[in-house]
Amino acid sequence: MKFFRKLKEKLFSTSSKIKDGLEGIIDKQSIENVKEEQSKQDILDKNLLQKLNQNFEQKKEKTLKESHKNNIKIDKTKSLVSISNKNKELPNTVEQTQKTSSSKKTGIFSKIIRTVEKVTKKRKLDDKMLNEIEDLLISSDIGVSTASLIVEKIKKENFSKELDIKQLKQLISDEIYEIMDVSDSILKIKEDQLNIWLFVGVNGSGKTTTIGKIAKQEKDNGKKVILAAADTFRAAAVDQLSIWSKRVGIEMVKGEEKSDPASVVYKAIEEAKKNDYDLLLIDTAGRLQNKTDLMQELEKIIRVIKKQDPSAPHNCLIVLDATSGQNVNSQVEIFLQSAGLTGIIMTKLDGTARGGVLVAVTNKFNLPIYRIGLGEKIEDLETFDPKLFSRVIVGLDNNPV
Ligand SMILES: Nc1nc2c(ncn2[C@@H]2O[C@H](COP(=O)(O)OP(=O)(O)O)[C@@H](O)[C@H]2O)c(=O)[nH]1
Ligand SMILES: [Mg+2]
Repeated sequence: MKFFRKLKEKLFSTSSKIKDGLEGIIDKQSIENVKEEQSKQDILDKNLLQKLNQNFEQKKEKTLKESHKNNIKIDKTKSLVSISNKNKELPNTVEQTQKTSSSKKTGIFSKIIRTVEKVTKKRKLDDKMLNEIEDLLISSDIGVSTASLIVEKIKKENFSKELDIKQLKQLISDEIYEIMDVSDSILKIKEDQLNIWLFVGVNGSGKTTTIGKIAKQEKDNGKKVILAAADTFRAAAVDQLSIWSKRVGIEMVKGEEKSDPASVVYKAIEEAKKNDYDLLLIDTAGRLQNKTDLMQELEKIIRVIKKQDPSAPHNCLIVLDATSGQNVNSQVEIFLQSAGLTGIIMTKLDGTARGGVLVAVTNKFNLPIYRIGLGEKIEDLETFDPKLFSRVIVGLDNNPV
């Protein structure tokens, strides 16, 4: 399946942190188990040696007593070998005793090897292991509350069970899927009307690039698409969108530099309605440095849109950069206050090994993830598939069991 291959290749290009970590958790315990097993065997060895020596001393004592009874004169210092020679089962000397023990050791080693083979595959799910899993999930940007939710659920059903790596991955994958499967990830376009989609998010998150990519996808789907350059603060921002409009081969509406973004949006809606466009994609500014101004600007844009179509914007999509980790949570919170967000587009998943941020943000806000960005090129935007994602992130293949 093309998407899965691409997702696997491009998502977590440096390999998934969760996948590597889980394998490490099982392996780490293997080494600890081997060490533990080895020291247990060493104690057994010591006991065995002691016991053999004890037996030897007892038998020696017994033989001496018997020979004394039978009036046999024996030189106590020399007697050891001759007495013990009479009894072939008894080791002659302490050295021989050790030899016996070392031949036992060959058996012990093969036992250790068997143990290694066994423990590299399984580990008992105890509190220590659950803590390790929780730490790993947190370090993969899943966030503290979501990580502890996942761990609690796994604990409830599986505590004390012996798990191999595949079972462990499957359990975590299932929990991630349950969180991610909030709704279908199709960005629907209503027929026979102008659809207005507003893109918000902080500077650099990938709004302009994503708009270009979506415009291309929808144009290829046969839709008539137009762009509005409502990030009027920097001339470069308008130029960047203009390059995308040319690349895709569609129209773009812009205003004067530093003009009111809401006026550009007004103009774009008029133009789109007049010429029967299906889809208007609005690019906005994302200067969080001046939060109040930015939010007022956004609220004004939404007021202007609603004046022309009370049911619009039909989508308000926040574009988030996956490499910004837990910061994306506060970004969603800020934009939720001014714009009724309908979904998320997560970009730059090709640039992180973490990806847990998608789980964190979905668990917290329950918003669908409509697209994921997997590179800078026009074709590097994919529909989000929670099932595939939940498998890829833990390193399972594409064969759900
Ligand atoms: N690697 C990668 N880079 C991306 C992705 N999406 C956007 N970018 C890059 O991120 C930078 C900022 O994107 P831009 O669209 O200008 O962000 P905006 O300020 O929100 O409009 C640009 O260099 C883009 O090429 C993605 O999915 N993967
Ligand atoms: Mg931009």
